[in-house]
Amino acid sequence: FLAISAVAQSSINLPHLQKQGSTSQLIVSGKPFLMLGGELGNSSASDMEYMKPIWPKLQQMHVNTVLAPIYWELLEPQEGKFDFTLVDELVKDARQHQIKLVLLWFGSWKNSMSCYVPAWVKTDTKRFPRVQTKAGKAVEILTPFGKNSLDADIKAFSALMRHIRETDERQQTVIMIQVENEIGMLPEARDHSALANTAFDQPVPKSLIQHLQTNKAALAPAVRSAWQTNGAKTSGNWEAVFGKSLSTDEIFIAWHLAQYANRVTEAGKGIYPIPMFVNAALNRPNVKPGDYPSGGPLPHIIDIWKVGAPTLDFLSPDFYNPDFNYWNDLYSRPDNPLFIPEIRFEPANAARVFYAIGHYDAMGFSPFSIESTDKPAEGPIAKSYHVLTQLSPTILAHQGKGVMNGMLFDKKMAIDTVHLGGYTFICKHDYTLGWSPKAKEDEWPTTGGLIIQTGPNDFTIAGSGIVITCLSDQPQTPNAGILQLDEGHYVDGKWKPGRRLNGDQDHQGRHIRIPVGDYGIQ
Ligand code: N0T
Repeated sequence: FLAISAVAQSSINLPHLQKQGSTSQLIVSGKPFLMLGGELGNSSASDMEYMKPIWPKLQQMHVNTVLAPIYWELLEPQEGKFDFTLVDELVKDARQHQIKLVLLWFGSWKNSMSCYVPAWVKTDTKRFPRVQTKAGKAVEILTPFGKNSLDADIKAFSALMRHIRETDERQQTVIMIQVENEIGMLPEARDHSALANTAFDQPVPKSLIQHLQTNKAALAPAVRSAWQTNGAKTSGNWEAVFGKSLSTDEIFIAWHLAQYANRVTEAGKGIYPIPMFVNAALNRPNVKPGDYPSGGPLPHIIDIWKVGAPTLDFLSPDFYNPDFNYWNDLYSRPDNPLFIPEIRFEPANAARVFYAIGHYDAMGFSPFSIESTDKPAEGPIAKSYHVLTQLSPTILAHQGKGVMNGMLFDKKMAIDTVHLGGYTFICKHDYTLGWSPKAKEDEWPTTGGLIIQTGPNDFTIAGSGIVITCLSDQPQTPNAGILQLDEGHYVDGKWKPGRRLNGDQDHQGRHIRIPVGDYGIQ
């Protein structure tokens, strides 16, 4: 009895997700944690010498979490012989720089392909069969129907998680795991190997049918349309239930990819249950399955992943596409908190991170190839992260409670309204003021911020390139104005006011402004 309760006790203190109001937070060492992250370029973490100059850069950027690959081919170069040297050094160096780690399991799949499987897997296509095209051509992708592949992946991933448990359970430098990377099927919507064709002819699993029936109204678009246009059948093989189409091919392969990822996740969590997720290469409108990595954890087939991989904590978008809001809307659901593990590293991220956190209660944000900058300290993301580091406790205390919101502007979308605490805040791009000489330019930089109601009439605003006016929504006091406006910063979580901003700085009481180029808290 004692032994059992000791285990239960210790697993409660592991990194985990916890509901707060309408959202979920990542809890690390008993406290909510906001991941101001960065993902390393694919090959950087394969050589800790190469990493040496990168760590101080990350610190200068105020990155508190690094997303770093663990490469199956280097972890298990010979079958059953594990080499944890790289993992150990990675964890040691991260600790030395007070940085947390999200490990990316580059196992069976990485950007659809199977390039990170060890040589002994790559060269034994009998034991570890590949996906095939309709024409019978083998693709450098392990088929999800290969039982030996799944077993081998599970063995390696389990060894990794056991090692993390043994070496990191106390310090908890590793706070989350990404299982595989951008899983998806190419160059056709599904696998056409013999194994796959047999599975395609099997009945659609009961659990999925049940989900379709109980969630009729709320199904993801591609799932709903395939199922309903085909008569909402409740039994039969994949084509009988979903019809004959590329959509059906994608739904089918998604299910089996999800099941495979689920088995890997389940095995890992059985050993060391910290949060685990998958990431998606987003598709583009009007591109057909097979022309993008199909069957991945994508919104138009999200039900398949939710039912097929229930042990995953959430699914996440990787941003190399436009339409930031569109995708964030789709990935923010009661059963799916938002985390952005990858976004192309560009200046606009410094604004987007405020919006992701303020508007979507994002758990974290992480530009890709974060080390690829020569000016870590002066870059815009460093400035935003510096502000967000100070604000983290305030943000975390107010997440999920309906008292925080975000804003994101460019020239086309230069205005937004936020309703908070009986006030309407009219929020705009700084250049709408018109008196900045740059306001006449064709391109405006992307700007953004967030606003938190911290008391009945108290608001904290942070960001860059924004200007805000305020109206009263309260009939008994129809006019609202600025009573007191201070800029400042936080030292050890305590607000230290700096200048009192009045006169020109608040346009004689008319607005709150953080000009383009400034990153601040008011
Ligand atoms: C990402 C990264 C890395 C014009 C690409 C994005 C990372 C992987 N894949 O550098 O490979 O490991 O997760 C693929 C999306 C490309 C879309 C290009 C649109």
